[in-house]
Amino acid sequence: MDSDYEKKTAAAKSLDWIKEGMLVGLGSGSTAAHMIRGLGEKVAAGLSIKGVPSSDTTAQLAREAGIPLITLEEAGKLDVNIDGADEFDANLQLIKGGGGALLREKIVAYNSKFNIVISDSSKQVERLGKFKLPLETIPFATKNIITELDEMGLSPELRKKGDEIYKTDEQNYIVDVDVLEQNDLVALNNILINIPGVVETGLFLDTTDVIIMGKDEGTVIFK
Ligand code: ABF
Repeated sequence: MDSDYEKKTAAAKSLDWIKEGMLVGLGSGSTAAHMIRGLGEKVAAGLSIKGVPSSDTTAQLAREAGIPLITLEEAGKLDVNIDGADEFDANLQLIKGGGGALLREKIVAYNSKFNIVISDSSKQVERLGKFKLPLETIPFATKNIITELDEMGLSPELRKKGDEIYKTDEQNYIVDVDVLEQNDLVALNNILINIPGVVETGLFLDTTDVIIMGKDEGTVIFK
């Protein structure tokens, strides 16, 4: 089945969780974009909600879809957050950040009472790590961080966009590392996040309540 069709199906299903008056975290990426367009249609039909976008791109898309936006500061805690992922396993653990929005995505997820991940079936894995783990890093420290990650055997790569270094919405860099051979991702995450200059990692551990996966014509729900 076409992965975009599965993304669309999962995104449409996630809208069942959105109720009148909710404050909604709006994820980033193409799966979340399907959800945002669907939510925009509900708003046009009279649903009253407010959204907090997890990236500048999502903010733009949400405005175009007619979704009223507020800042995280104005919202405080969000009722529900709907976002995509790059990989997920049977324990609802995720790798995110392929799209470069991991920092704001993790902040929005942390500040949400309920987190829904929407995905096509290609993202389901037995073991996380085939997808490189993104780390958001402060430019000042990035060269030294890369040296340290290299010494740890994580094969770090500074993310580029064409010939330029990729910059996040927060004007940081992204370093992608290979974690496929790592047996204890919780321990690894603790080590990585404690390196000064690493702002955030794309490991979303114990943040997800429900995963809605598009599969063939329908959806499969993991809780
Ligand atoms: C966001 O978009 C990211 O965390 C993840 O990197 C990416 C998934 O992209 P897509 O939905 O386009 O496959 O959810």
